[in-house]
Amino acid sequence: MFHKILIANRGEIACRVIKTAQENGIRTVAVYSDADSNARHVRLADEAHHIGGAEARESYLLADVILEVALKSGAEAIHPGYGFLSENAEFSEACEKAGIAFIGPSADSIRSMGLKDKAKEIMSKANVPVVPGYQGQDQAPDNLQAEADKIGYPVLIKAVAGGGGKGMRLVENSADFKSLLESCQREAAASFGNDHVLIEKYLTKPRHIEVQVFGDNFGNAVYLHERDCSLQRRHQKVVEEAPAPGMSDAMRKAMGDAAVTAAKAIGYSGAGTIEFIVDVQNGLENAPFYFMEMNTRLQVEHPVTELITGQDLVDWQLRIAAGEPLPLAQEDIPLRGHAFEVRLYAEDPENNFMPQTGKITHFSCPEQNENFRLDTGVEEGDEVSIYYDPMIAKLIVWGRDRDAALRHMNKALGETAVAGLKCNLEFLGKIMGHAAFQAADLDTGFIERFKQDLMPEDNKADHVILCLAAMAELEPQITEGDPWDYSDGWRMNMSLNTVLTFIDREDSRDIEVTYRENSFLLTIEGEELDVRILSHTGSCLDIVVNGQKISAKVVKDGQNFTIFHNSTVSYLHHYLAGAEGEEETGGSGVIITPMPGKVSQVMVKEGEHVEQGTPLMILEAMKMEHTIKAQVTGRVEGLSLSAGDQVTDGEVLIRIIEDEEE
Ligand code: MV4
Repeated sequence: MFHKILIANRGEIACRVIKTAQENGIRTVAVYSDADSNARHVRLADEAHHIGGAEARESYLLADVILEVALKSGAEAIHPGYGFLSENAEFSEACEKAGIAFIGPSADSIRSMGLKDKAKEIMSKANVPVVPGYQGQDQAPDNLQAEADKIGYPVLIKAVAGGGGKGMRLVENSADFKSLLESCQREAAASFGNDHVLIEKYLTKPRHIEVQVFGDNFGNAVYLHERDCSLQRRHQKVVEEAPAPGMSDAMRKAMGDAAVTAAKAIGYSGAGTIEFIVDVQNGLENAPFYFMEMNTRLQVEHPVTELITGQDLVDWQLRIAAGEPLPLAQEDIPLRGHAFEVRLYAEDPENNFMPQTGKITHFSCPEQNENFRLDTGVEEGDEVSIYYDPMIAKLIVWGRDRDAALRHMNKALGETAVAGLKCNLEFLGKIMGHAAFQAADLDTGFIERFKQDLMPEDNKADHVILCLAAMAELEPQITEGDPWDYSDGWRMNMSLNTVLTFIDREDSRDIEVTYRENSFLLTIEGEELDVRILSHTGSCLDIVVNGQKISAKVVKDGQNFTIFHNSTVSYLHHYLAGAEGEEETGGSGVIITPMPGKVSQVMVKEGEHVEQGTPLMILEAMKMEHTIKAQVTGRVEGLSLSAGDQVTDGEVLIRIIEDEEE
């Protein structure tokens, strides 16, 4: 076994690899960029080396620099994690040449699976089922059209070099084919430098079920069962689970065997995933499944496989890379219970899932145990920057069956709190609580189909939330002074009918407060509530509202309150009229950049009149494009930005002077 390894990655996966290495007495070498000098993976590793600028291409993608650090530090192997250099054939090759073990497959294996047409060809030859279609080299539009006509519509055109949903076009009928082909080829050429495409029959109700495989350097391969990753949003996985609900033992074996055949067909070594697309139009039992692609790395969602098999997949990777045989034979790989993983992201579901950046001022979740695991690259006080994927953590649960695991996840989400930046915690809770999810009615269209339930509009804080905010605001004053001391200014104030005003999205919510003998009378929008505090320790606040106990987490940061209650997250701002720093912003038509980024397009001119909802500019941040729209109808004023300009956090992008009401 190795004595020292370098981890060519950051965030939670670097921390995950470090954990197993340390358990095995292997020394760990971290690398870090300018943005990560005090990141958690740097804190955990035995040594850490700076490798460059914050942008990935100036640091985590610098193969030469990383190899040099490995050689200098005496690391015998490099773990690439996922993303970055993990599926870079040249890097795998360069490691081998330098005499350093690449903890992953050979360059040849990576290359075989790098292009979709080649991968399909290899799998088809090995008798692994592939989606019916055309993956040949004749790229003449007439030929491709003829092939599409033969397959029958709808078809999908996929760029052979595509990924992450990019370079795909759905064609409903023959007449649309040529123009969609052209636009697909154009996007593919621009994005991947390769305009080759393949044509596939389009499956209208697919499930994404992937099989975890491992190969060793002696020609052996096994599968560690499947994961269902059907819950995705714009090709980003949101929830993963293992095993796939409804999967029969016979189908599991058929897919597992096909996955092992696929791995053996390319002499695969290490951890890999065979992605299958399953046509569940007529249910899952005996549903046709097709090879879609192979991921030649450890995946984000590997923990659910670990929890149902009881295996440490990073440990398997290390052993195989060190030349050991597979730790277990196929028949000895357990499948026990059920596991879920959700990805907790710094993003705002109410604002098109815009990535959020900033300091995590509060982060709490349950203690880890056999039912709950947290994989994270950050701790309270750490920053989420614009430079990398804004995932905060993965919450992973295990239960004896799917329902038990679901209960554990709901409990874990209910006991998790993140403040300082917005996150998708409530969205995750809504998925977990959804009847269709509980019934395992899954397919890749789930989130889109139920978006009204999962991302409700007009999401106002209910009165209980306002009671929590009021109590959190008043409680320090209660404990600081003696409420019975008439000389105390607080008592004087509170004996009056004080009004607290909270800003709840665009609304102003007033709470009339009257102090009574042992409780408060709160009047909110005409409703009278009798409220008292039971306990308040740290962020945990227990109150009683009209006799009913309410437990919540309330994080107070100046005048900003983040309230976690019953799987909802509310952001309230305590408005102090005339207080310093209180300005009229937002609704008046001043648009402030929600995050640092680059202006990629400006669609309006100074002085132009725009209707509410008109797209004004496109902001490029976190590798995504965000359309900034007019919040009010009016005239553009003070437009000083143009395409290519960088903007920093909080900068004014544009002003719309609202039309006078008639
Ligand atoms: C498909 C498909 C339906 N039919 N292929 C999306 C990303 C890329 N890896 C392949 N994808 C799909 N390929 C055929 N022939 C539907 C999808 C698809 C999808 C697949 C897995 C998970 C989520 C998805 C969301 C939309 C479309």
